[in-house]
Amino acid sequence: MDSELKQLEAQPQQMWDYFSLDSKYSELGFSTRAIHCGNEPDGKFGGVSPAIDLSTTYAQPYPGQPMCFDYARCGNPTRLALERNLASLENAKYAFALNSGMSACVTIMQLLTQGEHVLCIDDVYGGTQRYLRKILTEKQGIELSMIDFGNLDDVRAAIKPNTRIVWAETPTNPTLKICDIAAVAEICKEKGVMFVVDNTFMSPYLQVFYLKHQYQKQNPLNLGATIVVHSITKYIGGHSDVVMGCICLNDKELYDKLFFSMKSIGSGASPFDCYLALRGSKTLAIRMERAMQNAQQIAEYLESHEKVEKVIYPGLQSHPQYELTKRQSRGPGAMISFYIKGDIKTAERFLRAVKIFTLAESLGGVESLIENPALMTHFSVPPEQRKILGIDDNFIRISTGIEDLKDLKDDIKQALEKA
Ligand code: P1T
Repeated sequence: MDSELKQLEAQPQQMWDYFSLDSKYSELGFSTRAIHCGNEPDGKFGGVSPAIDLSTTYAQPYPGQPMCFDYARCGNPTRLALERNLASLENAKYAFALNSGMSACVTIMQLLTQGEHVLCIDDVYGGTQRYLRKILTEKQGIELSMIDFGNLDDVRAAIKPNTRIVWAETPTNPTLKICDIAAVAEICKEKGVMFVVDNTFMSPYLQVFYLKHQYQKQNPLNLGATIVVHSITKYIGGHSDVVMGCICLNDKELYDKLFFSMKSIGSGASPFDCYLALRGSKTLAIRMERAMQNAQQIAEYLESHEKVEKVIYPGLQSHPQYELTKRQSRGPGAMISFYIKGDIKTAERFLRAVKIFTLAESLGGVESLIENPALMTHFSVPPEQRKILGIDDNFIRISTGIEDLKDLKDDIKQALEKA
């Protein structure tokens, strides 16, 4: 793309040197960065779409002195292209592209030593809970507490001398609680612990706001988070065809530790997957805007419907953190949860009646998905915990896609009639 980059390509380099070049993108808008950072025309033929580099190993000019990559588990050009792209979108210095969202979580947890403590928000994806409860705690001797982060004094009080990581999803999956990122980050800083934000539901496009009159981006890392995590499988990938995750951060020392963990456990992403994710991220902003417009309308429609008991959507004034969402994000996202009036049978009839929404786990794709967390994504959460959180049998989660709004609304209408 520019001579600076070409020069670097000709020299032996550490991977993170490439990230340092990307400050030139920092003043550009979100979509410009999404489309260009990491996607520069290739140096040989000028291809405008990055090549999928399938090499598993790389020739070394001198023993032990690779040009940049030595072995593809540790890094490869297509993965680096995506990592630069992700870092730019999260206003981060560095990023790792990993082979699933769970892999991102596990790679981070490798930083822990037996006896240390993780404080996690009480409502997180069922798979994350399964890993935290059944592997990290039961098999690896890490202590775990899960609490609501709504009361900041509770968060402060729950951080113990052996706490190493505070982990939040925002909005949480599936009850859509919002965490005050800046406030929790301040507590973590004061206590000297890492703060990890799983931003999957918002995506890098929405979890940002601009300081009034300053045009200064405030991504979670700017608000004080240590690490941002995404399941790329969702909005960044956007087409329900790739399972991936990522970690974004600013701290070089932590980057080195995570690099060691990634290469040791083999959690890095494959070149094919990175290519798909790079393709997805280019359209993230327009997909999010459209999905969010649909979500707002559908949430309002559900809220007015007599067969619906309650709707949870951060873009509704009825959401307890409506103001916080407005303050900290560009928009309320495209995930909606609601309680249908009735029992498990009513929920089942409704879920079987939808025609355009697909009854399936996952979220964030162009197609609208719908599911019952109690029986599907959060089945592994202990029933008593599901009860506390309100993940009841009649609780339904929607991932709004980008189809035509009228078709989506008509589908919900006819399915509610059949329920
Ligand atoms: O599926 P994977 O790419 O490994 O990502 C795990 C993950 C991490 N964080 C959040 C907030 C998630 O929602 C997920 C995956 N969630 C689903 C599959 C789901 O249907 O909720």
